[in-house]
Amino acid sequence: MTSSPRSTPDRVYLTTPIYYASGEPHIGHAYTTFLADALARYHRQAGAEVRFLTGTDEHGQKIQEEANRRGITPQDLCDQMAGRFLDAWAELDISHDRFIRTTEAGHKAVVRAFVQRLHDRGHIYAAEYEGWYSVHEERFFTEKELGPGNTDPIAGRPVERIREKNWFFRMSAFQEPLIRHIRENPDWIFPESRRNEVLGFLQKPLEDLSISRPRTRLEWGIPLPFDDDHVTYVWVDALINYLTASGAIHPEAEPGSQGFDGVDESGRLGGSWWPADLHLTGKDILTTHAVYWPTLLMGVGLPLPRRILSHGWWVVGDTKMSKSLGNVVDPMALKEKAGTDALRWYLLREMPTGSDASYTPERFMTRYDELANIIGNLASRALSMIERYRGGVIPEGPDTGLSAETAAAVASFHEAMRELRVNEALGHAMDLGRAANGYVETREPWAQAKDPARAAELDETLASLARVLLVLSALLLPAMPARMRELAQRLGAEDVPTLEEAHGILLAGSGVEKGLPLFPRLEWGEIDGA
Ligand code: ME8
Repeated sequence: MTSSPRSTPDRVYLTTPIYYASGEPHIGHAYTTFLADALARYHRQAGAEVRFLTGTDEHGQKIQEEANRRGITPQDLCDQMAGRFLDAWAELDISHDRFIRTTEAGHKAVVRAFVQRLHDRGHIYAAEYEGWYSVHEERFFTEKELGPGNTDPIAGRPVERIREKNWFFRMSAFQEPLIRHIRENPDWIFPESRRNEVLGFLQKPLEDLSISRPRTRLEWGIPLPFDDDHVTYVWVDALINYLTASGAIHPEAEPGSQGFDGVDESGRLGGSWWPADLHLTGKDILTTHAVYWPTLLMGVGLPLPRRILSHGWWVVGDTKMSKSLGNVVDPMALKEKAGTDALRWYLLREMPTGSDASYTPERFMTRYDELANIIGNLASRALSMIERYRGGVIPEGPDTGLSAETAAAVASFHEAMRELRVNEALGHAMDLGRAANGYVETREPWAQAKDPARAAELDETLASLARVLLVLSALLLPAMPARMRELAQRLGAEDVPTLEEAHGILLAGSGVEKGLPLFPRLEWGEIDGA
């Protein structure tokens, strides 16, 4: 299995985690989803056919308990919360192609076919299990892993001692093949620090994985096809969503083969989207994606996802974001104040892919000012000069000083995007914006305009600025689709061109429209706490 190629692929299947339907969307969920959205838009812009999947994780104890707490059925809770996520993603301009819910009948059938297949291949056995269970994380922890006072090491919540019959997946049998896979594919887990973390984890013997919960304890799940008294462990159910949405498995249509066989010449399973090109996740769910999931896939004999991105954690100031602390940052509130694109910009530009980042209103404002001062300012200067000096029509002019900067920025942008360093890619675009502002200062078009003998020079300045703004609209489209479409239209283009086109396009003769500022000034106090 190879890691994703560096050239632009024709078909790209990207996934976000499916978020628990027990809580409201917050900036952490928004971040992963924006990152996936930016990559999806980038690949679509480059002409690839893209499948971008997101959705909600709707089974398990967490959901059942939250529904009990609210006095509604788990299904009603899931219906409500799936609606909240769908509404949020619509308002935040997420361009997913598929929103999966794990309570869909089709998904349940795929999960049952999957675990049946594991069972048929001899990878599942029943045993008594005793261990420390965290309802919050929906998983068992070993004694050694526990935090102080018998708490789970991730969220610090209390764990319970549980003894019960469980079905187990022989995960231990796949430890060596998994280590080999990670060694042979150095890019498979990004960034490298997380890859090392997984390899470190795999130095200890890998235990088998409990894949069931007795219905006496938990009703809200998918019953195992070979034992109706047990439901499927929610993480196994959830991970399989990526396969369900790929369209690779058709349990009803092909009860014999269950569609598990046959990779076509593009390396995809039976013309479907499987394997995924990239699973985007936060670092909290690295083990489930980089250990449980690939070993489960090996168990049924399916190809592994081509790449896993495990990004860092958003904290608030220097504190963990949590419901109990009451410091959860609501993306919708920020959107109301600053607009969708400013929020997308802030989250994508601020967090280096893979590292942690801290949300503060001050940093939000700094990033916003960067946008307003560099991109907003450049657009309004260029457009108003074209209006004032050339009657609102872009003049013809040679490709001058900025062409080298533009070519360099486009090349660095592509490289960073393909390496999943979206924040750096956006930084390259911003550098081009800075260079263009510098170009205005050195060319002094206001002086050129005063001297009729310098008309050709002025044409050249204005044409170069129009060109660079169009390239910027293409570079920044994945992060800020609405504002960049607006910018391209003000330059007289019908829509944002592809990057390849934008670089060479001559807008000469197009009528421009200055319009209101793209990023209007935000008062410091409009962002909470600033
Ligand atoms: O874990 N910083 O769902 P979940 C950055 N249902 N990212 C964050 C974040 C933060 N503070 N908080 C959440 C689940 N995220 C499972 C997933 S997938 C088969 C099942 C993002 O609702 C990040 O992507 O707890 C993290 O991995 C995910 O939300 C967890 O969402």
